[in-house]
Amino acid sequence: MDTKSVLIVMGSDSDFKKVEPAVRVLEELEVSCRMTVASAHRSPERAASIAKSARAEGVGVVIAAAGGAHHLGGAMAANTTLPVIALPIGIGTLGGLDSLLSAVQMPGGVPIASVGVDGAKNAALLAANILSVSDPALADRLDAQRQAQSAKVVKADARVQEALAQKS
Ligand code: RP5
Repeated sequence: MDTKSVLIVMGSDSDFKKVEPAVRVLEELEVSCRMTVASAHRSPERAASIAKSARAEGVGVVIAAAGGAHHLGGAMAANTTLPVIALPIGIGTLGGLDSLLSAVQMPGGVPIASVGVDGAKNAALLAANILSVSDPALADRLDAQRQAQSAKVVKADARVQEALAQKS
């Protein structure tokens, strides 16, 4: 089977620290990913060209990370029909609300999905979920991760119950 990769495009290298957790998540899930910088406004041709060649390069999902007016996701989606996930980055005066709202209010016909502000991990997980549709082994790894997550909740509850019991 042809395993697809995730392409992470950032509007600026200043976004790197907030985007990096996505790389970690994808590494843990054994999903190959590539990160690059392209600005929707300062390098529009580069952004378009990256989006146009992505499918042929084996990309299955694009994550577009940008702060301020989040036009990068739209710039990607305008040039590919691959699924595009916006990762709004919280910066500046409006702290990410600007980025979030501009990402979710795409004009009809050119959809992108969006995670929450600075939601790098969720962006990576959503990308992996999408790729798992045609990758049963990845689906198994995602299931295992969910089970581990649930087990942590049960342990947390046990700690709370123990603390409460000690107080009574
Ligand atoms: C930076 O501007 C941001 O964090 C963001 O990624 C970037 C957006 O760049 P443009 O695509 O608007 O040029 O400060």
